[in-house]
Amino acid sequence: MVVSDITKVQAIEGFMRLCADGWEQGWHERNGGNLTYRMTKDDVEACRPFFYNPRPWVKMEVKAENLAGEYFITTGSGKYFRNVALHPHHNIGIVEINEEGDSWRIVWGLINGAQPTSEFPTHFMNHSVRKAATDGANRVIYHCHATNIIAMTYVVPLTNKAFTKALWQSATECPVVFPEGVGVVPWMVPGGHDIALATSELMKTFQAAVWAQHGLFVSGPDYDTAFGLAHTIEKSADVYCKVMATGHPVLQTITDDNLKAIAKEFGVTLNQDMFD
Ligand code: 2HA
Ligand code: ZN
Repeated sequence: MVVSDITKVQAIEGFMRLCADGWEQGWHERNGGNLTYRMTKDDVEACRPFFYNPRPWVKMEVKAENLAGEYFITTGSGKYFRNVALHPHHNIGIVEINEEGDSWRIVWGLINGAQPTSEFPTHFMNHSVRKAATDGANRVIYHCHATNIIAMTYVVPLTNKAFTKALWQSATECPVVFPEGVGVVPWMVPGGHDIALATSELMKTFQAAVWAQHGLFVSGPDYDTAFGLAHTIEKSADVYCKVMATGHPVLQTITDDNLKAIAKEFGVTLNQDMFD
Protein backbone atom coordinates (compact mmCIF):
# COMPACT_ATOMS: atom_id res chain seq x y z
CA MET A 1 0.00 0.00 0.00
CA VAL A 2 1.36 3.44 -0.94
CA VAL A 3 0.87 6.09 1.73
CA SER A 4 1.79 9.77 1.85
CA ASP A 5 3.05 9.70 5.42
CA ILE A 6 5.41 7.10 6.92
CA THR A 7 3.47 7.16 10.20
CA LYS A 8 0.56 5.56 8.29
CA VAL A 9 2.68 2.51 7.39
CA GLN A 10 1.32 -0.27 9.62
CA ALA A 11 4.70 -1.21 11.12
CA ILE A 12 5.39 2.40 12.15
CA GLU A 13 1.82 3.02 13.30
CA GLY A 14 1.92 -0.10 15.51
CA PHE A 15 5.32 0.90 16.88
CA MET A 16 4.03 4.35 17.83
CA ARG A 17 0.89 2.88 19.37
CA LEU A 18 2.95 0.58 21.60
CA CYS A 19 5.01 3.57 22.76
CA ALA A 20 1.83 5.49 23.60
CA ASP A 21 0.32 2.49 25.40
CA GLY A 22 3.50 1.94 27.44
CA TRP A 23 3.58 5.62 28.39
CA GLU A 24 -0.08 5.47 29.49
CA GLN A 25 0.69 2.46 31.70
CA GLY A 26 3.28 4.56 33.56
CA TRP A 27 6.19 2.33 32.56
CA HIS A 28 8.26 5.01 30.78
CA GLU A 29 9.21 7.85 33.11
CA ARG A 30 11.58 10.34 31.44
CA ASN A 31 13.62 8.38 28.83
CA GLY A 32 12.94 5.00 30.47
CA GLY A 33 12.47 1.96 28.26
CA ASN A 34 13.13 1.13 24.64
CA LEU A 35 11.53 -0.71 21.72
CA THR A 36 12.82 -2.33 18.53
CA TYR A 37 11.02 -4.11 15.68
CA ARG A 38 12.63 -6.27 12.98
CA MET A 39 10.89 -5.24 9.76
CA THR A 40 9.49 -7.60 7.12
CA LYS A 41 10.46 -7.11 3.47
CA ASP A 42 7.02 -5.58 2.84
CA ASP A 43 7.49 -3.16 5.77
CA VAL A 44 10.83 -2.05 4.32
CA GLU A 45 9.35 -1.51 0.85
CA ALA A 46 6.43 0.48 2.31
CA CYS A 47 8.89 2.74 4.18
CA ARG A 48 11.59 2.99 1.49
CA PRO A 49 10.06 6.02 -0.31
CA PHE A 50 10.68 7.98 2.91
CA PHE A 51 14.31 6.89 3.43
CA TYR A 52 17.07 9.52 3.41
CA ASN A 53 20.54 9.15 2.00
CA PRO A 54 21.85 6.73 4.63
CA ARG A 55 24.06 8.06 7.43
CA PRO A 56 27.52 6.51 8.03
CA TRP A 57 27.85 2.96 9.36
CA VAL A 58 28.38 2.61 13.12
CA LYS A 59 30.10 -0.55 14.35
CA MET A 60 28.77 -2.36 17.43
CA GLU A 61 30.62 -4.49 19.99
CA VAL A 62 28.24 -7.31 19.17
CA LYS A 63 27.71 -9.27 15.97
CA ALA A 64 24.87 -11.47 14.68
CA GLU A 65 25.17 -13.11 11.27
CA ASN A 66 21.49 -14.05 11.23
CA LEU A 67 20.58 -10.34 11.31
CA ALA A 68 22.76 -9.29 8.36
CA GLY A 69 20.86 -7.01 5.99
CA GLU A 70 17.86 -6.65 8.31
CA TYR A 71 16.09 -3.34 9.02
CA PHE A 72 14.89 -2.33 12.50
CA ILE A 73 12.58 0.37 13.77
CA THR A 74 14.06 1.64 17.04
CA THR A 75 13.41 4.21 19.73
CA GLY A 76 16.12 6.85 20.14
CA SER A 77 18.74 7.05 22.87
CA GLY A 78 17.68 9.52 25.58
CA LYS A 79 14.28 9.98 23.90
CA TYR A 80 11.00 9.94 25.80
CA PHE A 81 8.21 7.46 24.92
CA ARG A 82 5.84 10.30 25.82
CA ASN A 83 7.05 12.31 22.81
CA VAL A 84 6.98 9.61 20.13
CA ALA A 85 3.46 10.31 18.86
CA LEU A 86 4.08 14.08 18.77
CA HIS A 87 7.43 14.03 16.93
CA PRO A 88 8.15 10.59 15.49
CA HIS A 89 11.04 11.80 13.27
CA HIS A 90 12.96 13.00 16.33
CA ASN A 91 12.27 10.13 18.68
CA ILE A 92 12.28 6.96 16.58
CA GLY A 93 14.10 5.83 13.45
CA ILE A 94 14.89 3.02 11.05
CA VAL A 95 18.37 1.46 10.94
CA GLU A 96 19.80 -0.93 8.37
CA ILE A 97 22.25 -3.68 9.42
CA ASN A 98 25.30 -4.34 7.23
CA GLU A 99 26.21 -7.60 5.49
CA GLU A 100 28.61 -8.60 8.30
CA GLY A 101 25.85 -8.21 10.95
CA ASP A 102 27.97 -5.94 13.13
CA SER A 103 27.09 -2.34 12.14
CA TRP A 104 24.01 -0.15 11.70
CA ARG A 105 23.23 3.02 9.80
CA ILE A 106 20.22 5.32 10.05
CA VAL A 107 18.04 5.45 6.95
CA TRP A 108 15.03 7.31 8.37
CA GLY A 109 14.14 9.33 11.50
CA LEU A 110 16.39 10.08 14.50
CA ILE A 111 16.96 13.55 13.09
CA ASN A 112 19.34 16.17 14.53
CA GLY A 113 22.05 13.67 15.45
CA ALA A 114 19.89 11.30 17.49
CA GLN A 115 21.08 7.69 17.93
CA PRO A 116 19.32 4.35 18.38
CA THR A 117 18.49 3.36 21.98
CA SER A 118 21.41 2.87 24.39
CA GLU A 119 20.14 -0.70 24.74
CA PHE A 120 20.41 -1.34 20.96
CA PRO A 121 23.25 -3.90 21.37
CA THR A 122 21.12 -5.75 23.96
CA HIS A 123 18.08 -5.66 21.68
CA PHE A 124 20.21 -6.73 18.73
CA MET A 125 21.67 -9.78 20.50
CA ASN A 126 18.24 -10.75 21.75
CA HIS A 127 16.69 -10.39 18.29
CA SER A 128 19.37 -12.77 17.07
CA VAL A 129 18.59 -15.33 19.80
CA ARG A 130 14.79 -15.02 19.50
CA LYS A 131 14.87 -15.12 15.68
CA ALA A 132 16.77 -18.41 15.90
CA ALA A 133 14.63 -19.79 18.77
CA THR A 134 11.34 -19.07 16.96
CA ASP A 135 12.32 -19.93 13.39
CA GLY A 136 12.15 -16.28 12.38
CA ALA A 137 8.74 -15.58 13.97
CA ASN A 138 9.99 -13.17 16.66
CA ARG A 139 10.13 -9.52 15.57
CA VAL A 140 9.63 -7.36 18.67
CA ILE A 141 11.88 -6.67 21.66
CA TYR A 142 10.44 -4.32 24.30
CA HIS A 143 11.95 -3.05 27.54
CA CYS A 144 9.87 -1.16 30.13
CA HIS A 145 10.14 0.00 33.72
CA ALA A 146 7.00 -1.77 34.94
CA THR A 147 6.52 -0.69 38.56
CA ASN A 148 5.28 -3.81 40.32
CA ILE A 149 7.71 -6.21 38.67
CA ILE A 150 10.53 -3.90 39.85
CA ALA A 151 9.06 -3.89 43.37
CA MET A 152 8.99 -7.70 43.39
CA THR A 153 12.75 -7.83 42.76
CA TYR A 154 13.29 -6.48 46.30
CA VAL A 155 11.39 -9.25 48.06
CA VAL A 156 11.31 -12.34 45.84
CA PRO A 157 14.53 -14.41 45.48
CA LEU A 158 16.20 -13.59 42.15
CA THR A 159 15.74 -17.02 40.60
CA ASN A 160 13.80 -18.04 37.50
CA LYS A 161 11.84 -20.52 39.59
CA ALA A 162 10.82 -18.17 42.42
CA PHE A 163 9.68 -15.43 40.00
CA THR A 164 7.89 -17.79 37.68
CA LYS A 165 6.00 -19.45 40.53
CA ALA A 166 5.06 -16.12 42.14
CA LEU A 167 3.74 -14.79 38.79
CA TRP A 168 1.96 -18.00 37.75
CA GLN A 169 0.19 -18.05 41.13
CA SER A 170 -0.87 -14.40 41.03
CA ALA A 171 -3.10 -14.59 37.93
CA THR A 172 -4.70 -17.67 36.41
CA GLU A 173 -3.92 -16.67 32.79
CA CYS A 174 -0.16 -16.50 33.41
CA PRO A 175 0.79 -20.16 32.89
CA VAL A 176 -1.08 -20.08 29.56
CA VAL A 177 0.61 -16.86 28.38
CA PHE A 178 4.16 -17.81 29.44
CA PRO A 179 4.22 -21.58 30.06
CA GLU A 180 8.04 -21.60 29.91
CA GLY A 181 8.15 -19.09 32.80
CA VAL A 182 10.32 -15.98 33.09
CA GLY A 183 14.07 -15.59 33.40
CA VAL A 184 15.70 -13.35 35.99
CA VAL A 185 18.82 -11.22 35.44
CA PRO A 186 20.55 -10.07 38.65
CA TRP A 187 21.24 -6.34 39.06
CA MET A 188 23.61 -5.22 36.29
CA VAL A 189 24.78 -1.97 34.71
CA PRO A 190 22.28 -1.09 31.92
CA GLY A 191 23.28 -0.66 28.29
CA GLY A 192 26.44 -2.73 28.38
CA HIS A 193 27.77 -5.93 26.91
CA ASP A 194 27.31 -7.97 30.13
CA ILE A 195 23.58 -7.35 30.50
CA ALA A 196 23.14 -8.02 26.77
CA LEU A 197 24.87 -11.39 27.11
CA ALA A 198 23.12 -12.41 30.36
CA THR A 199 19.71 -11.53 28.92
CA SER A 200 20.27 -13.28 25.61
CA GLU A 201 21.31 -16.48 27.43
CA LEU A 202 17.93 -16.48 29.20
CA MET A 203 16.01 -15.57 26.05
CA LYS A 204 17.07 -18.87 24.48
CA THR A 205 14.46 -20.39 26.83
CA PHE A 206 12.19 -17.54 27.90
CA GLN A 207 10.09 -14.93 26.06
CA ALA A 208 10.59 -12.55 28.97
CA ALA A 209 13.32 -11.62 31.43
CA VAL A 210 13.07 -9.61 34.64
CA TRP A 211 15.91 -7.15 35.24
CA ALA A 212 16.43 -6.82 38.99
CA GLN A 213 15.72 -3.33 40.37
CA HIS A 214 15.27 -2.14 36.77
CA GLY A 215 12.36 -3.55 34.78
CA LEU A 216 11.11 -6.03 32.27
CA PHE A 217 12.48 -7.22 28.92
CA VAL A 218 10.05 -9.05 26.62
CA SER A 219 9.90 -10.42 23.08
CA GLY A 220 7.15 -11.42 20.68
CA PRO A 221 6.17 -12.02 17.08
CA ASP A 222 4.18 -8.77 16.87
CA TYR A 223 3.38 -5.65 18.89
CA ASP A 224 0.15 -7.00 20.39
CA THR A 225 1.73 -10.21 21.66
CA ALA A 226 4.86 -8.53 23.06
CA PHE A 227 2.92 -5.73 24.76
CA GLY A 228 0.31 -8.23 25.95
CA LEU A 229 3.05 -10.32 27.54
CA ALA A 230 4.49 -7.32 29.41
CA HIS A 231 0.98 -6.29 30.44
CA THR A 232 0.11 -9.79 31.70
CA ILE A 233 3.35 -10.09 33.69
CA GLU A 234 2.98 -6.63 35.22
CA LYS A 235 -0.70 -7.22 36.07
CA SER A 236 0.27 -10.39 37.90
CA ALA A 237 3.09 -8.55 39.71
CA ASP A 238 0.52 -5.90 40.71
CA VAL A 239 -1.69 -8.57 42.28
CA TYR A 240 1.35 -10.10 44.02
CA CYS A 241 2.36 -6.75 45.52
CA LYS A 242 -1.20 -5.95 46.62
CA VAL A 243 -1.50 -9.32 48.37
CA MET A 244 1.83 -8.73 50.15
CA ALA A 245 0.77 -5.18 51.07
CA THR A 246 -2.28 -6.42 52.96
CA GLY A 247 0.09 -7.93 55.51
CA HIS A 248 -2.29 -10.88 55.82
CA PRO A 249 -1.02 -14.45 55.62
CA VAL A 250 -1.82 -16.11 52.28
CA LEU A 251 -4.69 -18.50 53.03
CA GLN A 252 -4.97 -20.02 49.54
CA THR A 253 -3.19 -19.84 46.19
CA ILE A 254 -3.06 -21.60 42.82
CA THR A 255 -1.55 -24.99 43.65
CA ASP A 256 0.79 -27.10 41.52
CA ASP A 257 -2.16 -29.38 40.76
CA ASN A 258 -4.21 -26.35 39.68
CA LEU A 259 -1.36 -25.23 37.39
CA LYS A 260 -1.18 -28.69 35.83
CA ALA A 261 -4.96 -28.69 35.30
CA ILE A 262 -4.73 -25.33 33.48
CA ALA A 263 -1.90 -26.67 31.30
CA LYS A 264 -3.96 -29.75 30.39
CA GLU A 265 -7.10 -27.75 29.57
CA PHE A 266 -5.26 -25.16 27.46
CA GLY A 267 -2.87 -27.60 25.80
CA VAL A 268 0.34 -25.92 26.98
CA THR A 269 3.47 -27.55 28.41
CA LEU A 270 4.65 -25.93 31.63
CA ASN A 271 8.39 -25.72 32.22
CA GLN A 272 9.06 -28.59 34.64
CA ASP A 273 12.10 -26.77 36.09
CA MET A 274 9.62 -24.55 37.95
CA PHE A 275 8.25 -27.42 40.06
CA ASP A 276 9.91 -29.02 43.11
O1 2HA B 1 16.40 3.77 27.67
O2 2HA B 1 15.57 2.15 30.07
O3 2HA B 1 17.66 0.59 30.33
C1 2HA B 1 16.66 3.91 29.01
C2 2HA B 1 16.62 2.60 29.68
C3 2HA B 1 17.87 1.87 29.83
ZN1 ZN C 1 15.66 0.58 31.44
